Amino acid sequence: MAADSLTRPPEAAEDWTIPQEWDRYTPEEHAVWDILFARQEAMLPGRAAPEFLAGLDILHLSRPGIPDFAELSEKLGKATGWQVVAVPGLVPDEVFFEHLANRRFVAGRFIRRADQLDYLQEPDVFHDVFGHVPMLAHPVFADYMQAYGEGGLRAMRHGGLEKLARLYWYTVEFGLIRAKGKDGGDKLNIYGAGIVSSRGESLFALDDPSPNRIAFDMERVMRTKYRIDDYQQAYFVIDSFEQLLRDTLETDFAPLYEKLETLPDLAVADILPGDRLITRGTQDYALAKA
Ligand code: HBI
Ligand code: FE
Repeated sequence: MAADSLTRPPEAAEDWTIPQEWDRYTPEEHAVWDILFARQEAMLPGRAAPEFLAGLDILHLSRPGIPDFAELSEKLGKATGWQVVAVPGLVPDEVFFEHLANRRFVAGRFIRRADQLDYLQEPDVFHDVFGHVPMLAHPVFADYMQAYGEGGLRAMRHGGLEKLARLYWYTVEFGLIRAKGKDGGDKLNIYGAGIVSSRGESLFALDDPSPNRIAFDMERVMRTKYRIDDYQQAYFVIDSFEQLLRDTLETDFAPLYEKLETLPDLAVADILPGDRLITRGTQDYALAKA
């Protein structure tokens, strides 16, 4: 669904926020959160970036179950000045960017059903909070997300939104980062919210031979289409969160959008001569489904 064709429900405020109404969650809904949380928390050590694992601590609140956004925002605010606010679902791009630019993360308040633990179409509170909030507790990533929101508002005026959305997709949602293994050798970690909140993709993104894993390059990423309906066929790997923030702050996006108008988009599995490939994927997973 296009985020620009949405109508604001009557219960939502001008900025599309709604009260979370934490008291209205049922025991079954809290139990779904607890199951998903325990499952991901158990599999993420060694897989998720240390910065994400450190941020997970912020989700341990005074009560188990779905976090109360007020208490969560209090803790997150002390760490990095970010807040979590509830919205009915997808919000228009401009509303989304305006919140990010002001260090407010918009989160769905509903949770998937117990028979849908591994599948959902729209981001629910588990994806939005478990997936995104730990990284927002990291000062450098927190600044990156604000810069992204500010860049989004500018991109809307330069016709660059489609390109900039790819940066969000391949970093905030599906990003990988270089790390050092226990043996001192190089390895990869996950930090993207779409990966860390998914049991299947937490394994696939690091271990499966199918996808390409390519060193992050701003222009390359902004040319690359993405798929929203299945595991990614390409992941982009940053060296550090500092690099990602620096690249974003130093890029002059207006001329880049103009240049990208003259270059063809890239398909999800394309490999370019200039790519720094970390693993060349077999694409077996995508081919088997085609
Ligand atoms: N709304 N609730 C919500 N969550 C998002 O991640 C979101 C959105 N609206 C627009 C949007 N994302 C996109 O514009 C960005 O991914 C670029
Ligand atoms: Fe997300």
